[in-house]
Amino acid sequence: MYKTFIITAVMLTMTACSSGDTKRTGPADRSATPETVNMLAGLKQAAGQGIMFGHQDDLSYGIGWVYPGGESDVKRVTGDYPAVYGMDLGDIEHRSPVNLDSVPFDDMKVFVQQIWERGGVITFSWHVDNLLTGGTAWDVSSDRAVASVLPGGEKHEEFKDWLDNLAGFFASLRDEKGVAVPVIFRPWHEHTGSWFWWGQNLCTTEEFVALWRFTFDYLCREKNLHNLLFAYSSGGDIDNSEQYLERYPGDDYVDLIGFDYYQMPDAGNSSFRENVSRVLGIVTEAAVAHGKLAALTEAGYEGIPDSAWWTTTFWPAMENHRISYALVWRNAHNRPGHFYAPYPGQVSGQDFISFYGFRETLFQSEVTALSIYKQE
Ligand code: BMA
Repeated sequence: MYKTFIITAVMLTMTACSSGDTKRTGPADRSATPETVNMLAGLKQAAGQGIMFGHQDDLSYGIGWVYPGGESDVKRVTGDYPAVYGMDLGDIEHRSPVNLDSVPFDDMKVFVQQIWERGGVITFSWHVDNLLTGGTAWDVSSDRAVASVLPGGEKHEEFKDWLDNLAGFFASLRDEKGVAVPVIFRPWHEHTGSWFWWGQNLCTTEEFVALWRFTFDYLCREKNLHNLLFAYSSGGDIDNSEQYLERYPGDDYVDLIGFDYYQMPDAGNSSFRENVSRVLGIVTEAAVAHGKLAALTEAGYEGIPDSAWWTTTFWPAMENHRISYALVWRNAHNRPGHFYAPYPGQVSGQDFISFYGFRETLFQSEVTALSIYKQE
């Protein structure tokens, strides 16, 4: 059922680090591996050809199945995998064998190899626990949690141990030849809201920026990881670029910028369409100004009760914007109704197939054919 797609030859020309007004085109990590440099260049190239579709935990589980079934709800409906695969690293900080949603980290390593082999894109979020309170990422009972993990804070040494555990996982992402697989890391997400311990009302701008920069420097410089691209993504309530960029850690620390936004059951389709399109306008303008990629880093409509949602709401919200990808959230197998992509028989399945058929929506087979992530 793969759709045919005419692919124009892609020339990956990388410009070396430059100074003055010229924006750098390479990764924020100046020591990024050649594969990581190519991946960013390929993503920038692909952003001009269409919008990649992404799905969280696509290979881990879906409605009625759990890995190792070798399944994907997106593939069960369209015959094709998504182009972008999201996974979450929550609980890696404890060296837990499984993440906060019970996905084994060892399985993720296998998925990473499979995805890389077929030229897909991998993005990791991190719902990391609150080190100060001992609670979860959602524990906002203290406004000192960020300060406590920064240099000089009482939890700083323990925080470095947590980053060591995270770094160990990233370092283990290798293909069969031992080459480090490039991935997009999206830490400290939705920071403009106040539902995570690193959120807007839980720390100052200086503290947030210090948290971001410390994380980046520790992983790239201290731990010598050079297979990471960094994504900065806010919540969806963005009014203007000043607000959006208030806690932006700087061009030297970020590769991709985006935001997360969900359609709420009591809000109409038009409010989703209008808000996503409006904020994408702000984000894509900032992306151009800063030489970054733009994406809708998380989105969706829980349970997708609208049978025409993909073509009448999701796609119109983004079609006029130059973005790299749009990722919908997970299809929980053990939480009834908590799903964001269709599965066989789901009411929006037919419409999703129409969406899949659009020339500008990119799924795995097209991205594989574009072969943008590997230069031989
Ligand atoms: C949330 C929900 C939770 C999940 C968390 C991290 O939005 O899906 O059930 O634990 O993301 O994946």
